[in-house]
Order: sequence, then structure tokens, then C-alpha cells
Amino acid sequence: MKLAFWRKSTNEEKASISAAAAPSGGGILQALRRSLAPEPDWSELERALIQSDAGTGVAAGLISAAREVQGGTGRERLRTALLDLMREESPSDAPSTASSEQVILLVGVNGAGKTTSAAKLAARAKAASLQPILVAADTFRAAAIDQLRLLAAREGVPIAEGKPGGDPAAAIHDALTQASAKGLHPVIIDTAGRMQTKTGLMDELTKMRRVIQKLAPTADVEVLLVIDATAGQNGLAQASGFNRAAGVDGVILTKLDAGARGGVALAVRRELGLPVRWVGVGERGSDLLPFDADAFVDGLLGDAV
Ligand SMILES: Nc1nc2c(ncn2[C@@H]2O[C@H](COP(=O)(O)OP(=O)(O)OP(=O)(O)O)[C@@H](O)[C@H]2O)c(=O)[nH]1
Ligand SMILES: [Mg+2]
Repeated sequence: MKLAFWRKSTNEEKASISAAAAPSGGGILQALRRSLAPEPDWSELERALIQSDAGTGVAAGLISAAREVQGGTGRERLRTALLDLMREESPSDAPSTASSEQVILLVGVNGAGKTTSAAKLAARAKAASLQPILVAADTFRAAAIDQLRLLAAREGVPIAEGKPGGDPAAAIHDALTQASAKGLHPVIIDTAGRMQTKTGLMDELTKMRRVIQKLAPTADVEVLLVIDATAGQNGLAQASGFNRAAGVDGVILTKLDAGARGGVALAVRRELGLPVRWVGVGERGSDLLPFDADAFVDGLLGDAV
């Protein structure tokens, strides 16, 4: 899907992304202090990447990419490899789609941060003068609908609620009808947490996706997989099941503030081939930031300050 202007990060937000990516115990930063030479101790850097939760395969891949970079210090060569991996089309270069319909479907395992991220996205869209609507399609638990209702009220954003125990696809159907009648977008849909191994629940996602396609055939639809960064490598195992069922377009990486190590973002990009779209850095409404590769890599390498 095309990117809209409300996804662009400010300089202040870029600094927060760098801070969240910065390794707390030294890690890559410490290893890099000793790598101003063109040929640093590559195995030490590789270990530092593994310690930052990048995973062994990803760390090895990055180091071999860095070694192939011609010229520069070890730090510069690693930086080039990291940016090659993480850089995406910059949101600011993409045409604004603020006038077209947008539908965002949030999926993921239990507790990843879907509901709070939905509210944060709505808050951000509203702050950018859009008219978002939240959709409580987690009909599995009544408390989930209550949770989103409270968050919607806090952000001053309208909500379309599914019936507790009802069909989430039906809730989405009603919400899209309402959104289109009132000209509300983006439509931000919260779904129930589910394990990627439960076929029935994955089929439910496929159905939701079909309903969106049917009711909003011309909309920009973006399916975002919400991954808890503190789950480290476990988060990655979830993606393929979700991708098969719902066609994942990108990732929201939550809880980067909560002791997570930033290397997970590298693994998401390299192993899943999915762009990180947003990062969660706290529990407040404003703590969801559009991912910025340069700021992230600066933080990871300790270049930001
Ligand atoms: N520190 C921190 N906490 C977060 C972040 N994102 C979410 N949380 C917290 O994680 C917990 C779970 O968040 P929810 O949004 O309810 O997760 P969920 O995926 O909707 O959970 P289920 O609906 O049960 O599957 C809450 O206590 C959130 O406040 C983040 O970026 N940083
Ligand atoms: Mg939830």
C-alpha cells in the first residue's frame, strides 16, 4: 500500500527511535569503539549483533555483507550493510494518499500490543487532521471491546463495536459500511489475539480480509502484524502463518522501550522480508512512531548522540 503523510516521523521522533534502538549494555557500540580500522574484529561485531537479538543467521549475513563493502572503517561498512537491509521507500517520497480510503487490519498473537497500537494509530491520524474510526473486531472477549472503547474515548475517536461472541467479519462489514457513509478513514481494525498454529482462527482472518476486499475494493488495505519485541526470536516464528492467512504487509514492533533489544527489527526485515512500519516505545498514546531506518541504525551503532 502507498504511504500517507501522517506516517512521517519528526526529528524529535527520530531521536526517540535512535534511543530505543541503542544497546543498553554497550553491545554493538562497545565492539565498534574498537573498530575504527577498515578491518575490525568481525567476529566480535557478529557476537554483538547476536546479543542485540538479531539472531545468528541474520548477524552472520550482515557481517558478510559488511565485509563486502569497499572502503571505509569497519563501522562505516557495517552501517552501509545495516542501511541496505533496513531502508525502504521513504514515506515522505511517496504520494500522499490522504484523500483515498485506507483500511488497516491489526493481527498478531495474544498480548502483542494490537489494541493499544490501534488506539495509538487512531490518535496519530487524528492529530494529522484525518477522521479515523476504530473497529473493535476482537469479539472473542467482551473486555477487549471495553478496552478499545475506553481508548477511543480517551483519544476522541469514533468506534464501531462488534458484538461480544459475534462474527468479527460481520463487525468489519458493519464498520466499513458506516465508515464509508460518514467518510471516515483510516479505518483501523483491532482483532483478537491468536496463535498462528490454530487453523480455524487463521481462516477467520482470511474471511475478514475477504470482507474488506468486498466492501472496500478500492481502498488501500494494509495488514500489519504486531510483534512484541521483547519476545525476541519467538516473534518471528509467528509471521508465516499470519502471512498465509491474511497477507501481511508490514510489522508493528512494540515494546522497544521495555528491555527489548533492537536487533529484532533486523531479523524481521531479513528473515521475514517485511518492512517494519511502526515501533512502539511506551504506553502513552503518542508512543507509536513511524519507523525510520536511518535513525534506527544510528541508535544501534551509537552514532545518534
Ligand atoms: N512498554 C510498552 N508497553 C506496551 C507497548 N505496546 C503495548 N504495550 C502494553 O502491552 C500490553 C498488551 O497490550 P494490548 O494492546 O492489550 O495487546 P493485544 O495484542 O491487544 O492483546 P490481546 O488482545 O490480549 O491479544 C498492555 O499493557 C500495553 O500497555 C509498548 O510499545 N511499550
Ligand atoms: Mg487486544
